[in-house]
Amino acid sequence: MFRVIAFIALSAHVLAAPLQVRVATFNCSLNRPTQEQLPADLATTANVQAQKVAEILQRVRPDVVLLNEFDVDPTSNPFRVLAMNRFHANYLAVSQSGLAPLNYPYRYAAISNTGVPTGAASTNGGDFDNNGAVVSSYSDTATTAQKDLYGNDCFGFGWFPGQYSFVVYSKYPIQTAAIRSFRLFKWKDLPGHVMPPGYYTSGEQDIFRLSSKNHVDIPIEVKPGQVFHLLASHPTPPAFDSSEDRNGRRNHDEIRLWKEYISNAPFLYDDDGVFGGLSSANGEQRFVILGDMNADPLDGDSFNGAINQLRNHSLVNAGPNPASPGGAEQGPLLGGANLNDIGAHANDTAYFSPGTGNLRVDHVLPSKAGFSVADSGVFWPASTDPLYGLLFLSASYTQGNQITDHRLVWMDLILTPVLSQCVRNLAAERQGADVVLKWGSQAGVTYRVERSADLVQWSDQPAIPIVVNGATSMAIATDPGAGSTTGRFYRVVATLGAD
Ligand SMILES: [Ca+2]
Ligand SMILES: [Ca+2]
Ligand SMILES: [Ca+2]
Ligand SMILES: [Ca+2]
Repeated sequence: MFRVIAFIALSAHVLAAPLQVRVATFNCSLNRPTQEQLPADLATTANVQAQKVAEILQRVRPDVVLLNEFDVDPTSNPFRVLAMNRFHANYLAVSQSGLAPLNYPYRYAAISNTGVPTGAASTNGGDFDNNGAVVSSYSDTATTAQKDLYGNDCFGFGWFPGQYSFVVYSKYPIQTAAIRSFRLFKWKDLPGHVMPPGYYTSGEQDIFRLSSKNHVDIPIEVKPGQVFHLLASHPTPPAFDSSEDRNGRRNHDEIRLWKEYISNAPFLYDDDGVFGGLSSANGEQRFVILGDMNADPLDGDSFNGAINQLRNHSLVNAGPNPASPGGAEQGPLLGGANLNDIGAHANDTAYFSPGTGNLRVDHVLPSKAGFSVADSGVFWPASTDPLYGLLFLSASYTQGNQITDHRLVWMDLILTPVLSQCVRNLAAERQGADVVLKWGSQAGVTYRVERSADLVQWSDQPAIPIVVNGATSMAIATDPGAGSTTGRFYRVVATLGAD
Protein backbone atom coordinates (compact mmCIF):
# COMPACT_ATOMS: atom_id res chain seq x y z
CA MET A 1 0.00 0.00 0.00
CA PHE A 2 1.14 3.52 -0.57
CA ARG A 3 -0.57 6.77 0.28
CA VAL A 4 -0.09 10.27 -0.99
CA ILE A 5 -0.36 13.49 0.88
CA ALA A 6 0.11 17.04 -0.31
CA PHE A 7 2.32 19.24 1.73
CA ILE A 8 3.06 22.92 1.53
CA ALA A 9 6.46 24.26 2.35
CA LEU A 10 6.33 27.55 4.21
CA SER A 11 9.15 30.04 4.42
CA ALA A 12 11.49 27.66 6.23
CA HIS A 13 11.39 25.34 3.23
CA VAL A 14 11.76 27.99 0.56
CA LEU A 15 14.91 27.34 -1.40
CA ALA A 16 15.02 30.35 -3.68
CA ALA A 17 14.94 33.97 -2.52
CA PRO A 18 11.49 34.62 -1.10
CA LEU A 19 8.95 36.26 -3.32
CA GLN A 20 8.08 39.32 -1.28
CA VAL A 21 5.87 42.33 -2.00
CA ARG A 22 5.40 45.55 -0.06
CA VAL A 23 1.76 46.60 -0.07
CA ALA A 24 0.63 49.98 1.29
CA THR A 25 -2.48 52.05 1.79
CA PHE A 26 -2.45 55.82 2.13
CA ASN A 27 -5.34 58.25 2.44
CA CYS A 28 -3.33 61.08 0.90
CA SER A 29 -6.11 63.68 0.71
CA LEU A 30 -5.39 64.58 -2.91
CA ASN A 31 -8.96 65.79 -3.27
CA ARG A 32 -10.08 69.23 -4.37
CA PRO A 33 -13.29 71.37 -4.33
CA THR A 34 -13.83 71.06 -8.09
CA GLN A 35 -13.27 68.34 -10.65
CA GLU A 36 -10.77 70.41 -12.63
CA GLN A 37 -8.56 71.38 -9.71
CA LEU A 38 -6.58 68.21 -8.98
CA PRO A 39 -5.46 67.61 -12.60
CA ALA A 40 -4.55 71.32 -12.74
CA ASP A 41 -2.54 71.10 -9.51
CA LEU A 42 -0.70 68.05 -10.81
CA ALA A 43 0.09 69.54 -14.21
CA THR A 44 3.30 71.00 -12.79
CA THR A 45 5.89 69.52 -10.44
CA ALA A 46 5.42 72.32 -7.90
CA ASN A 47 2.46 71.33 -5.72
CA VAL A 48 3.84 71.03 -2.20
CA GLN A 49 1.25 68.55 -0.94
CA ALA A 50 1.78 66.26 -3.92
CA GLN A 51 5.57 66.55 -3.50
CA LYS A 52 5.37 65.42 0.11
CA VAL A 53 2.95 62.57 -0.63
CA ALA A 54 5.36 61.46 -3.35
CA GLU A 55 8.36 61.76 -1.04
CA ILE A 56 6.68 59.55 1.56
CA LEU A 57 6.04 56.99 -1.17
CA GLN A 58 9.64 57.25 -2.39
CA ARG A 59 10.85 56.60 1.15
CA VAL A 60 8.52 53.64 1.82
CA ARG A 61 8.73 52.36 -1.78
CA PRO A 62 5.68 50.08 -1.88
CA ASP A 63 5.35 47.67 -4.79
CA VAL A 64 1.59 48.15 -4.76
CA VAL A 65 -0.15 51.12 -3.18
CA LEU A 66 -3.76 52.23 -2.77
CA LEU A 67 -4.25 56.00 -2.52
CA ASN A 68 -7.58 56.93 -0.96
CA GLU A 69 -9.13 60.40 -1.41
CA PHE A 70 -7.76 60.92 -4.88
CA ASP A 71 -10.21 62.62 -7.26
CA VAL A 72 -11.12 60.56 -10.34
CA ASP A 73 -13.09 62.15 -13.17
CA PRO A 74 -15.55 59.47 -14.32
CA THR A 75 -16.55 61.04 -17.61
CA SER A 76 -14.21 59.25 -20.01
CA ASN A 77 -10.59 58.92 -20.95
CA PRO A 78 -8.29 60.74 -21.08
CA PHE A 79 -9.93 62.57 -18.18
CA ARG A 80 -10.50 59.49 -16.03
CA VAL A 81 -6.79 58.77 -15.71
CA LEU A 82 -5.49 62.32 -16.11
CA ALA A 83 -4.82 63.16 -12.44
CA MET A 84 -3.49 59.65 -11.76
CA ASN A 85 -1.04 59.81 -14.65
CA ARG A 86 0.04 63.35 -13.87
CA PHE A 87 0.77 62.44 -10.26
CA HIS A 88 2.92 59.63 -11.59
CA ALA A 89 4.74 61.66 -14.25
CA ASN A 90 5.25 64.86 -12.27
CA TYR A 91 5.72 63.57 -8.73
CA LEU A 92 6.32 59.82 -8.32
CA ALA A 93 8.68 59.61 -11.30
CA VAL A 94 10.49 62.78 -10.20
CA SER A 95 13.12 62.58 -7.48
CA GLN A 96 11.92 64.19 -4.25
CA SER A 97 14.70 65.34 -1.91
CA GLY A 98 17.22 63.33 -3.87
CA LEU A 99 15.39 60.02 -3.51
CA ALA A 100 15.15 57.48 -6.29
CA PRO A 101 12.09 58.02 -8.49
CA LEU A 102 9.32 55.45 -8.56
CA ASN A 103 7.92 53.75 -11.62
CA TYR A 104 4.53 52.06 -11.60
CA PRO A 105 3.68 50.77 -15.07
CA TYR A 106 0.29 49.45 -13.90
CA ARG A 107 -2.46 51.72 -12.56
CA TYR A 108 -6.13 51.74 -11.77
CA ALA A 109 -8.51 54.66 -11.22
CA ALA A 110 -11.81 53.79 -9.52
CA ILE A 111 -15.16 55.15 -10.65
CA SER A 112 -16.87 56.35 -7.48
CA ASN A 113 -20.39 56.90 -6.14
CA THR A 114 -19.22 60.11 -4.48
CA GLY A 115 -20.86 63.24 -5.81
CA VAL A 116 -23.15 61.32 -8.16
CA PRO A 117 -26.76 62.56 -7.91
CA THR A 118 -29.40 59.84 -7.81
CA GLY A 119 -31.72 61.45 -10.33
CA ALA A 120 -34.63 60.68 -8.01
CA ALA A 121 -37.57 63.07 -7.80
CA SER A 122 -38.62 64.24 -4.35
CA THR A 123 -41.87 62.28 -4.45
CA ASN A 124 -40.00 59.12 -5.26
CA GLY A 125 -37.52 59.43 -2.43
CA GLY A 126 -33.97 60.63 -2.87
CA ASP A 127 -33.73 62.82 0.21
CA PHE A 128 -31.00 60.78 1.85
CA ASP A 129 -30.37 63.28 4.67
CA ASN A 130 -34.08 63.89 5.35
CA ASN A 131 -33.75 67.68 5.19
CA GLY A 132 -36.97 67.91 3.16
CA ALA A 133 -35.50 68.35 -0.30
CA VAL A 134 -33.67 66.35 -2.93
CA VAL A 135 -30.71 68.54 -3.80
CA SER A 136 -29.36 67.45 -7.17
CA SER A 137 -27.38 70.50 -8.24
CA TYR A 138 -25.86 73.72 -6.99
CA SER A 139 -24.87 77.03 -8.51
CA ASP A 140 -21.41 78.47 -9.04
CA THR A 141 -21.95 80.75 -6.07
CA ALA A 142 -23.14 78.01 -3.71
CA THR A 143 -21.89 78.06 -0.14
CA THR A 144 -20.12 75.17 1.49
CA ALA A 145 -23.34 74.32 3.32
CA GLN A 146 -25.29 74.20 0.06
CA LYS A 147 -22.67 71.96 -1.55
CA ASP A 148 -22.84 69.68 1.48
CA LEU A 149 -26.63 69.37 1.06
CA TYR A 150 -25.97 68.25 -2.52
CA GLY A 151 -23.33 65.80 -1.34
CA ASN A 152 -25.63 64.38 1.30
CA ASP A 153 -28.20 63.37 -1.32
CA CYS A 154 -25.68 61.77 -3.70
CA PHE A 155 -24.99 58.03 -3.81
CA GLY A 156 -21.89 58.85 -1.79
CA PHE A 157 -20.93 62.15 -0.23
CA GLY A 158 -19.07 64.48 -2.59
CA TRP A 159 -19.33 67.85 -4.29
CA PHE A 160 -18.82 66.40 -7.78
CA PRO A 161 -18.65 62.93 -9.32
CA GLY A 162 -15.42 61.21 -8.37
CA GLN A 163 -14.32 63.43 -5.49
CA TYR A 164 -12.60 61.34 -2.77
CA SER A 165 -12.24 58.34 -5.08
CA PHE A 166 -9.13 56.15 -5.12
CA VAL A 167 -6.31 54.97 -7.38
CA VAL A 168 -3.90 52.04 -7.31
CA TYR A 169 -0.29 52.03 -8.54
CA SER A 170 1.43 48.70 -9.08
CA LYS A 171 4.83 47.46 -10.19
CA TYR A 172 3.17 44.20 -11.13
CA PRO A 173 0.62 43.61 -13.88
CA ILE A 174 -3.02 44.19 -13.04
CA GLN A 175 -5.31 41.56 -14.55
CA THR A 176 -7.61 44.20 -15.94
CA ALA A 177 -10.13 41.85 -17.50
CA ALA A 178 -10.66 40.09 -14.16
CA ILE A 179 -11.34 43.23 -12.11
CA ARG A 180 -14.70 43.12 -10.33
CA SER A 181 -16.40 46.18 -8.85
CA PHE A 182 -19.42 46.47 -6.54
CA ARG A 183 -20.33 50.13 -6.97
CA LEU A 184 -23.94 49.41 -7.88
CA PHE A 185 -24.74 46.72 -5.28
CA LYS A 186 -27.75 47.92 -3.28
CA TRP A 187 -27.75 48.08 0.49
CA LYS A 188 -31.18 46.42 0.68
CA ASP A 189 -29.75 43.37 -1.11
CA LEU A 190 -27.37 42.62 1.76
CA PRO A 191 -29.23 40.02 3.87
CA GLY A 192 -29.37 41.08 7.51
CA HIS A 193 -28.28 44.63 6.72
CA VAL A 194 -28.28 47.19 9.51
CA MET A 195 -29.92 50.05 7.59
CA PRO A 196 -31.30 52.53 10.16
CA PRO A 197 -34.84 51.42 11.01
CA GLY A 198 -37.51 53.73 9.59
CA TYR A 199 -35.03 56.24 8.21
CA TYR A 200 -35.07 55.65 4.44
CA THR A 201 -38.31 55.49 2.44
CA SER A 202 -38.98 52.40 0.38
CA GLY A 203 -38.20 54.44 -2.73
CA GLU A 204 -34.85 55.40 -1.23
CA GLN A 205 -34.07 51.84 -0.22
CA ASP A 206 -34.76 50.77 -3.80
CA ILE A 207 -31.97 52.97 -5.17
CA PHE A 208 -29.51 53.18 -2.27
CA ARG A 209 -26.08 51.81 -3.16
CA LEU A 210 -24.12 50.23 -0.32
CA SER A 211 -20.66 51.40 -1.41
CA SER A 212 -20.02 55.06 -0.63
CA LYS A 213 -17.21 55.08 -3.23
CA ASN A 214 -16.59 51.67 -4.74
CA HIS A 215 -15.51 48.17 -3.68
CA VAL A 216 -13.07 46.73 -6.20
CA ASP A 217 -11.27 43.41 -6.50
CA ILE A 218 -8.09 44.15 -8.45
CA PRO A 219 -6.16 40.92 -9.22
CA ILE A 220 -2.41 41.53 -9.33
CA GLU A 221 -0.04 38.99 -10.88
CA VAL A 222 3.26 39.06 -9.01
CA LYS A 223 4.67 36.37 -11.30
CA PRO A 224 3.00 34.15 -13.86
CA GLY A 225 0.31 32.10 -12.11
CA GLN A 226 0.83 33.83 -8.75
CA VAL A 227 -1.95 36.33 -8.17
CA PHE A 228 -3.31 38.16 -5.19
CA HIS A 229 -6.60 39.97 -5.01
CA LEU A 230 -6.27 43.57 -3.88
CA LEU A 231 -9.62 44.38 -2.26
CA ALA A 232 -9.80 48.18 -2.27
CA SER A 233 -12.44 50.45 -0.80
CA HIS A 234 -13.04 53.45 1.43
CA PRO A 235 -16.13 52.96 3.61
CA THR A 236 -17.89 56.13 4.70
CA PRO A 237 -16.94 57.74 8.02
CA PRO A 238 -19.37 56.84 10.81
CA ALA A 239 -19.72 60.58 11.55
CA PHE A 240 -21.69 63.43 9.94
CA ASP A 241 -25.06 61.93 10.93
CA SER A 242 -27.47 61.92 13.86
CA SER A 243 -28.87 59.48 16.37
CA GLU A 244 -30.05 57.20 13.55
CA ASP A 245 -26.30 56.62 12.85
CA ARG A 246 -26.94 56.10 9.15
CA ASN A 247 -23.27 56.57 8.32
CA GLY A 248 -22.01 54.35 11.13
CA ARG A 249 -24.39 51.65 9.96
CA ARG A 250 -23.40 52.07 6.34
CA ASN A 251 -19.73 51.90 7.32
CA HIS A 252 -20.43 48.62 9.11
CA ASP A 253 -22.12 47.08 6.11
CA GLU A 254 -19.56 48.44 3.63
CA ILE A 255 -16.94 46.54 5.63
CA ARG A 256 -19.26 43.56 5.76
CA LEU A 257 -19.34 43.49 1.96
CA TRP A 258 -15.71 42.32 2.05
CA LYS A 259 -16.49 39.77 4.77
CA GLU A 260 -19.14 38.33 2.47
CA TYR A 261 -16.90 38.61 -0.57
CA ILE A 262 -14.05 36.55 0.87
CA SER A 263 -16.70 34.09 2.12
CA ASN A 264 -17.95 33.74 -1.48
CA ALA A 265 -21.51 34.82 -0.58
CA PRO A 266 -23.85 33.84 -3.42
CA PHE A 267 -26.09 36.94 -3.06
CA LEU A 268 -23.36 39.41 -4.00
CA TYR A 269 -23.53 40.73 -7.56
CA ASP A 270 -20.90 42.82 -9.24
CA ASP A 271 -21.38 45.71 -11.65
CA ASP A 272 -21.39 43.30 -14.59
CA GLY A 273 -24.23 41.31 -13.00
CA VAL A 274 -22.04 38.34 -12.05
CA PHE A 275 -23.08 36.75 -8.75
CA GLY A 276 -20.85 35.42 -5.97
CA GLY A 277 -17.66 36.45 -4.23
CA LEU A 278 -14.12 35.23 -4.29
CA SER A 279 -14.53 31.61 -5.31
CA SER A 280 -12.11 29.20 -3.78
CA ALA A 281 -11.41 25.59 -3.03
CA ASN A 282 -11.07 24.87 0.68
CA GLY A 283 -11.66 28.55 1.43
CA GLU A 284 -8.19 29.42 0.20
CA GLN A 285 -7.49 32.57 -1.76
CA ARG A 286 -4.62 35.01 -1.64
CA PHE A 287 -5.98 38.49 -0.98
CA VAL A 288 -5.23 41.77 0.77
CA ILE A 289 -8.10 43.90 2.08
CA LEU A 290 -6.82 47.42 2.44
CA GLY A 291 -7.80 51.04 2.65
CA ASP A 292 -9.06 53.75 4.92
CA MET A 293 -11.84 51.69 6.48
CA ASN A 294 -12.92 54.51 8.80
CA ALA A 295 -13.13 51.98 11.62
CA ASP A 296 -10.89 51.45 14.65
CA PRO A 297 -10.93 47.97 16.23
CA LEU A 298 -11.27 49.36 19.76
CA ASP A 299 -11.96 53.11 19.76
CA GLY A 300 -14.00 55.75 17.94
CA ASP A 301 -17.70 55.50 17.13
CA SER A 302 -17.87 52.50 14.84
CA PHE A 303 -21.17 50.65 14.70
CA ASN A 304 -20.82 47.30 16.44
CA GLY A 305 -17.04 46.97 16.07
CA ALA A 306 -17.30 47.16 12.30
CA ILE A 307 -13.68 46.35 11.38
CA ASN A 308 -13.65 43.28 13.59
CA GLN A 309 -15.91 41.59 11.04
CA LEU A 310 -12.71 41.30 9.03
CA ARG A 311 -10.12 41.12 11.80
CA ASN A 312 -11.92 38.15 13.36
CA HIS A 313 -12.57 36.38 10.06
CA SER A 314 -11.06 32.91 9.87
CA LEU A 315 -9.42 33.62 6.50
CA VAL A 316 -7.82 36.94 7.53
CA ASN A 317 -4.44 37.36 9.19
CA ALA A 318 -5.01 40.19 11.66
CA GLY A 319 -1.88 39.31 13.60
CA PRO A 320 0.38 42.14 12.47
CA ASN A 321 -0.09 45.44 14.28
CA PRO A 322 1.63 48.13 12.19
CA ALA A 323 3.00 50.81 14.49
CA SER A 324 4.92 54.08 14.48
CA PRO A 325 6.86 56.28 16.91
CA GLY A 326 4.82 59.30 15.81
CA GLY A 327 1.53 57.66 16.72
CA ALA A 328 2.88 56.64 20.11
CA GLU A 329 4.02 60.20 20.71
CA GLN A 330 1.10 62.23 19.39
CA GLY A 331 -1.88 60.52 21.07
CA PRO A 332 -0.96 61.57 24.61
CA LEU A 333 0.23 64.97 23.35
CA LEU A 334 -3.08 65.70 21.63
CA GLY A 335 -5.02 64.52 24.66
CA GLY A 336 -8.82 64.71 24.52
CA ALA A 337 -10.42 61.45 23.49
CA ASN A 338 -6.98 59.86 23.19
CA LEU A 339 -6.73 59.72 26.95
CA ASN A 340 -9.66 57.29 27.03
CA ASP A 341 -8.53 55.19 24.08
CA ILE A 342 -8.15 51.46 24.60
CA GLY A 343 -6.03 50.79 21.52
CA ALA A 344 -2.31 51.48 21.62
CA HIS A 345 -1.47 54.97 20.36
CA ALA A 346 1.41 53.47 18.37
CA ASN A 347 -1.12 51.72 16.13
CA ASP A 348 -3.05 54.88 15.25
CA THR A 349 -3.10 55.86 11.60
CA ALA A 350 -4.96 59.17 11.69
CA TYR A 351 -4.40 62.45 13.48
CA PHE A 352 -7.87 63.82 14.17
CA SER A 353 -9.27 66.50 16.45
CA PRO A 354 -8.97 66.06 20.23
CA GLY A 355 -12.72 65.39 20.28
CA THR A 356 -12.39 62.38 17.99
CA GLY A 357 -8.90 61.38 19.03
CA ASN A 358 -6.30 59.65 16.93
CA LEU A 359 -7.60 56.41 15.50
CA ARG A 360 -6.44 53.24 13.82
CA VAL A 361 -8.62 53.39 10.74
CA ASP A 362 -6.28 52.52 7.85
CA HIS A 363 -5.78 48.82 7.44
CA VAL A 364 -3.80 46.26 5.47
CA LEU A 365 -5.36 42.85 6.12
CA PRO A 366 -3.81 39.92 4.21
CA SER A 367 -5.26 36.47 3.83
CA LYS A 368 -3.78 33.70 5.94
CA ALA A 369 -3.51 31.61 2.79
CA GLY A 370 -0.77 32.47 0.36
CA PHE A 371 1.10 34.97 2.51
CA SER A 372 3.36 35.16 5.49
CA VAL A 373 4.01 38.59 6.98
CA ALA A 374 7.66 39.67 7.13
CA ASP A 375 7.26 43.19 8.50
CA SER A 376 4.87 46.14 8.74
CA GLY A 377 4.73 49.75 9.81
CA VAL A 378 3.01 53.11 9.81
CA PHE A 379 4.85 56.08 8.30
CA TRP A 380 4.53 58.54 11.15
CA PRO A 381 7.91 59.94 12.28
CA ALA A 382 8.30 61.32 15.78
CA SER A 383 8.56 65.09 16.16
CA THR A 384 12.31 64.77 16.78
CA ASP A 385 12.79 63.03 13.43
CA PRO A 386 14.02 65.23 10.55
CA LEU A 387 11.28 63.65 8.44
CA TYR A 388 8.52 64.96 10.71
CA GLY A 389 8.09 68.00 8.45
CA LEU A 390 6.95 65.70 5.62
CA LEU A 391 3.58 65.51 7.34
CA PHE A 392 2.98 69.26 7.05
CA LEU A 393 2.59 71.73 4.19
CA SER A 394 5.03 74.18 5.75
CA ALA A 395 7.13 74.68 8.86
CA SER A 396 3.95 75.28 10.84
CA TYR A 397 3.43 71.90 12.48
CA THR A 398 -0.25 72.31 13.30
CA GLN A 399 -3.17 69.99 12.82
CA GLY A 400 -4.75 72.22 10.18
CA ASN A 401 -1.51 72.38 8.20
CA GLN A 402 -1.14 68.63 7.57
CA ILE A 403 -0.74 67.27 4.04
CA THR A 404 -3.35 64.71 5.11
CA ASP A 405 -4.87 63.66 8.42
CA HIS A 406 -4.01 60.01 7.68
CA ARG A 407 -0.76 58.08 7.69
CA LEU A 408 0.56 55.49 5.27
CA VAL A 409 0.38 51.86 6.44
CA TRP A 410 2.63 49.29 4.79
CA MET A 411 3.19 45.56 5.05
CA ASP A 412 5.83 43.23 3.63
CA LEU A 413 4.21 40.02 2.45
CA ILE A 414 6.06 36.86 1.44
CA LEU A 415 4.07 34.89 -1.08
CA THR A 416 3.58 31.26 -0.15
CA PRO A 417 1.89 28.63 -2.30
CA VAL A 418 -1.86 28.24 -1.98
CA LEU A 419 -2.30 24.50 -1.57
CA SER A 420 -5.66 24.15 -3.29
CA GLN A 421 -4.33 26.07 -6.28
CA CYS A 422 -0.88 24.57 -6.74
CA VAL A 423 -1.57 20.89 -5.96
CA ARG A 424 -4.95 19.88 -7.37
CA ASN A 425 -6.48 16.40 -7.63
CA LEU A 426 -3.37 14.66 -6.40
CA ALA A 427 -3.43 10.97 -7.28
CA ALA A 428 -1.03 8.05 -7.51
CA GLU A 429 -1.09 4.72 -9.27
CA ARG A 430 1.12 1.80 -10.11
CA GLN A 431 2.16 1.77 -13.73
CA GLY A 432 4.04 -1.44 -14.41
CA ALA A 433 7.24 -1.34 -12.39
CA ASP A 434 6.78 2.31 -11.41
CA VAL A 435 4.66 4.48 -9.15
CA VAL A 436 3.31 7.56 -10.93
CA LEU A 437 1.96 10.63 -9.16
CA LYS A 438 -0.14 13.20 -10.99
CA TRP A 439 -1.56 16.52 -9.96
CA GLY A 440 -2.85 19.76 -11.40
CA SER A 441 0.04 22.21 -11.25
CA GLN A 442 0.35 25.98 -11.19
CA ALA A 443 2.72 28.32 -12.98
CA GLY A 444 5.41 29.91 -10.86
CA VAL A 445 5.59 26.99 -8.41
CA THR A 446 8.58 24.66 -8.00
CA TYR A 447 7.83 21.07 -7.00
CA ARG A 448 9.69 18.17 -5.56
CA VAL A 449 8.46 14.79 -4.35
CA GLU A 450 9.70 13.20 -1.16
CA ARG A 451 9.38 9.61 0.05
CA SER A 452 9.02 8.13 3.48
CA ALA A 453 8.58 4.70 4.95
CA ASP A 454 7.30 5.93 8.31
CA LEU A 455 5.85 9.46 7.74
CA VAL A 456 8.67 10.76 9.94
CA GLN A 457 11.84 10.58 7.88
CA TRP A 458 11.42 12.11 4.42
CA SER A 459 13.89 12.15 1.56
CA ASP A 460 13.96 13.36 -2.02
CA GLN A 461 17.01 11.24 -2.82
CA PRO A 462 17.39 9.61 -5.19
CA ALA A 463 15.48 12.37 -6.95
CA ILE A 464 12.06 11.60 -8.36
CA PRO A 465 11.86 13.21 -11.80
CA ILE A 466 8.88 15.51 -12.34
CA VAL A 467 7.59 16.59 -15.73
CA VAL A 468 5.38 19.68 -15.66
CA ASN A 469 3.29 20.38 -18.74
CA GLY A 470 2.61 24.11 -18.68
CA ALA A 471 0.04 23.90 -21.44
CA THR A 472 -2.17 21.44 -19.57
CA SER A 473 -1.12 22.49 -16.03
CA MET A 474 -0.36 18.89 -15.19
CA ALA A 475 2.60 17.52 -13.27
CA ILE A 476 3.67 13.89 -13.52
CA ALA A 477 6.26 12.39 -11.18
CA THR A 478 7.61 8.90 -11.66
CA ASP A 479 9.29 6.83 -8.95
CA PRO A 480 11.06 4.23 -11.03
CA GLY A 481 10.92 0.67 -9.91
CA ALA A 482 8.67 1.41 -6.93
CA GLY A 483 5.65 -0.43 -8.27
CA SER A 484 6.21 -3.52 -6.16
CA THR A 485 7.19 -1.60 -3.03
CA THR A 486 4.89 -1.60 -0.03
CA GLY A 487 4.72 0.77 2.90
CA ARG A 488 5.96 3.79 1.01
CA PHE A 489 4.50 7.28 1.43
CA TYR A 490 4.92 10.27 -0.84
CA ARG A 491 4.50 13.96 -0.36
CA VAL A 492 4.61 16.83 -2.82
CA VAL A 493 6.51 19.90 -1.65
CA ALA A 494 5.65 23.16 -3.37
CA THR A 495 7.79 26.30 -3.12
CA LEU A 496 7.67 29.83 -4.49
CA GLY A 497 10.76 31.82 -5.24
CA ALA A 498 11.55 35.23 -6.63
CA ASP A 499 13.01 33.82 -9.82
CA1 LIG B 1 -35.40 60.44 3.04
CA1 LIG C 1 -31.72 66.21 1.18
CA1 LIG D 1 -22.69 58.17 13.41
CA1 LIG E 1 -6.14 56.00 19.33
